[in-house]
Amino acid sequence: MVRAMEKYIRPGVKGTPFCPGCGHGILMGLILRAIDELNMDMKKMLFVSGIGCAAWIPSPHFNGDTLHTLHGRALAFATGAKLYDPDLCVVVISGDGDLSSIGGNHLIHAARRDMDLKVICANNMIYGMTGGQVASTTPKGAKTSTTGGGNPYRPFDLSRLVAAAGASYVARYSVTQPLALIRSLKKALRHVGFSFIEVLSPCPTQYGRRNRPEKPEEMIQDLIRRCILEEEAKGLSEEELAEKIVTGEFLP
Ligand SMILES: Cc1ncc(C[n+]2csc(CCOP(=O)(O)OP(=O)(O)O)c2C)c(N)n1
Ligand SMILES: [Mg+2]
Repeated sequence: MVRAMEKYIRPGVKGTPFCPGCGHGILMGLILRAIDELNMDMKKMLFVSGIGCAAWIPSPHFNGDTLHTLHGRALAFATGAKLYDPDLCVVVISGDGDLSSIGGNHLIHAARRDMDLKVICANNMIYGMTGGQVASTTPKGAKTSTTGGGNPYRPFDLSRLVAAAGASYVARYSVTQPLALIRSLKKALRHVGFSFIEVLSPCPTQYGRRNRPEKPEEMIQDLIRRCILEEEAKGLSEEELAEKIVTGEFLP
């Protein structure tokens, strides 16, 4: 097997902590490919994450500077680092719970400031690492360890939330759309301003086990079937749209 991204992995780090079927490992590979295709210098980059499975994507794996911070506070640390050294390319990689539940206030205000931060949010629609609790992104009706009868609340549409708050680059893709996602990651990395990519990533261990579809391969197939591009969504009725996930570049 060609291990083309090996040079970006911190020496001594073996394997990843991700469960079989988790999308976070796919996302990790795609981020490194985007960096590689842009020929970016890891010495001029800083990767910031909060706490959660997604926060493990850069740290300890990436062979560069990483800040593995407090739960919900990745954007506050990233803001400080960018203010201290404006030449740094600061990339925040974290989970939906970390960035939008406990960290939601930091997220909307960082977007409002349109500060030059690149944010990659791995959205598995649940708190994966801590036992599958409901998140602000969990679909209405979904079962989690804290909503046994189904989540009574509607979820945030993260991309629309961040766009409304003032971000200047916003996109949503799934790990099942690798080529489009790499293109988007490259754009976000080059964009000067608040860039936000919401990446849908399946979590069979905590989400799938309580909902349908359940098996890792079925979750992947379900994402492939449900993710459509904005252009394709235009001709669909409200009923047809209800089960689809609209992906694409929403801003600029
Ligand atoms: C202040 C604080 N509150 C709660 C926790 C427990 N905690 C750690 S990670 C996490 C949720 C992570 O979910 P998410 O960001 O979606 O990442 P995932 O594991 O799903 O990739 C929680 C509640 C904590 N570490 N610190
Ligand atoms: Mg999560």
